Amino acid sequence: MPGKQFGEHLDIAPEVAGALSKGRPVVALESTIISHGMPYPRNIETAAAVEAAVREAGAIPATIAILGGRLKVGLSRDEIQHIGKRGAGIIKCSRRDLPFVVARKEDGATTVAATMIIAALAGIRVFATGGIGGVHRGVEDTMDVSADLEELGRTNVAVVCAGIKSVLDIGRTLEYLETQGVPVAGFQTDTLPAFYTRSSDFSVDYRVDSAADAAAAMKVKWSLGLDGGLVIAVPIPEEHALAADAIDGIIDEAIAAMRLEGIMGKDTTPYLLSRIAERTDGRSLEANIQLVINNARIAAAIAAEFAAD
Ligand code: PSU
Ligand code: MN
Repeated sequence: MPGKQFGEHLDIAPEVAGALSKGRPVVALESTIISHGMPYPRNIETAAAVEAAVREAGAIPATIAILGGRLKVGLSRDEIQHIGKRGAGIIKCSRRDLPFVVARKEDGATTVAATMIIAALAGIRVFATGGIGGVHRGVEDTMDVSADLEELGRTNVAVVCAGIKSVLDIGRTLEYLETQGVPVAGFQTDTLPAFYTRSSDFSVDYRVDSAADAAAAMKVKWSLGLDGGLVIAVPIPEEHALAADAIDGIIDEAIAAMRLEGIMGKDTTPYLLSRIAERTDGRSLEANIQLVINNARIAAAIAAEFAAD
């Protein structure tokens, strides 16, 4: 086959490579949340706090991005700073973007899909983020279904997130995941969390009460040859959750404004996140930061159980 092996595009930071070679727990983290998901400088402060939370819980963090066409697993402070400062000026990179961003030696912030791909190449099986992409409301007109869902159907990484954000069509997102064979497990809950709020109108497929429960299902899934990811949905900590009626109205308003402005495709999620942050006077951003830190902690515990024999 022409071309180089994937390994030749991959740079794993020494600390991460060391942990992986010794079978120690590592947690992957995405970079689109830094560039497109939060404003500077809260984005880089959050990235640092999330890495610290992973460490405190006993795992090594590996923030993933593309820099100068290299697939980077484990970023330095300066590299995170660079991505955070460029913000939405950096390419939001999903599966379809990887060939061009790498071939052109550009920088790219990786979405859940692209982060899963690179994490799996590096041998990392647990990934923490805030929210995954999904089926967008109005999909019957737009066909907007995030590539994150297809990736979850094929790539062996467990994604720890705060459930499914109600800017999305939660019911259709769950249907899509079911079709893809992706289990959606609630972490200490029977109800699917909805990102800013601890619950939604939907149930999860399975409840896991501990990190060990989650790790056990991951091991069985992949030992059976059932390729693909899992969604581990963790409710936002009570004290940081937003009131459902207030946030629902703001989300509806943001979606209406987005349609009016003709925002489409990959710009949708960043637009909605920043509009919602504006309309909540930053309370949604605070909630977002806290839920990611919480997810990072739980992901580290799951990675530790997964690494243990
Ligand atoms: N949800 C969030 N914050 C984010 C994202 C989702 O609360 O930053 C990002 C993730 O990187 C996710 C991407 O993979 O948005 C989904 O984008 P799209 O819908 O264009 O696939
Ligand atoms: Mn989309």
